[in-house]
Amino acid sequence: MKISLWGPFQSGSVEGIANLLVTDTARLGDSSQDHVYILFNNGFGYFGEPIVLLAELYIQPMSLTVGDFNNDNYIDFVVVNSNRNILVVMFQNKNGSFQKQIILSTGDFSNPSSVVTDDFNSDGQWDLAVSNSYAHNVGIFIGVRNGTFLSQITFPTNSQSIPSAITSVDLNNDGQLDLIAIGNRLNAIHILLNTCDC
Ligand SMILES: [Ca+2]
Ligand SMILES: [Ca+2]
Repeated sequence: MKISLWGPFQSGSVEGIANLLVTDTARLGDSSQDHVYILFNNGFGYFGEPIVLLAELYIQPMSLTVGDFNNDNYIDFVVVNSNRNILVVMFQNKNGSFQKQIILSTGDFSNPSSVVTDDFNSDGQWDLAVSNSYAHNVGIFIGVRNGTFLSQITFPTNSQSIPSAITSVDLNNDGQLDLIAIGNRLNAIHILLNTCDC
């Protein structure tokens, strides 16, 4: 089992309290399902039983991150489904439940492994960046205000590289967010400077 964790997660149902989002990944060939769970904080640092938000076979939820993608003030999340070459966006309802879902294709055989959200084109709307390990690129999905996304734009890393963990920061102080991805096979770090004319 592989576990990844995102927290604190501010759920709309328990405002101001940090909750946790967790994924687990079954081993390849294992017939058990992969999951995304939420664990609600009782306000004193204790967590209840995990509540399943997503459960499917062989999706390999390698990474997740959160943002309010449809601008309704309820925090949503996006999870990588590595085995299916997609990202899944799930929107939070007013009562703290989640509704499926927008599916974003990262391309055949891309095996996405890590996702980060930020506003990469400085229009005030959350966007997504994803490392597509076996496509040897980083993909950007520009967010649209109603919670949809434009088709993926890709930026190659290196044909020998397997980009994995990804994060964003303004590296050159031009006010635009840049991307940093680990290049596994090359033991390298890829830096993608943001040249958006925006
Ligand atoms: Ca939302
Ligand atoms: Ca944006």
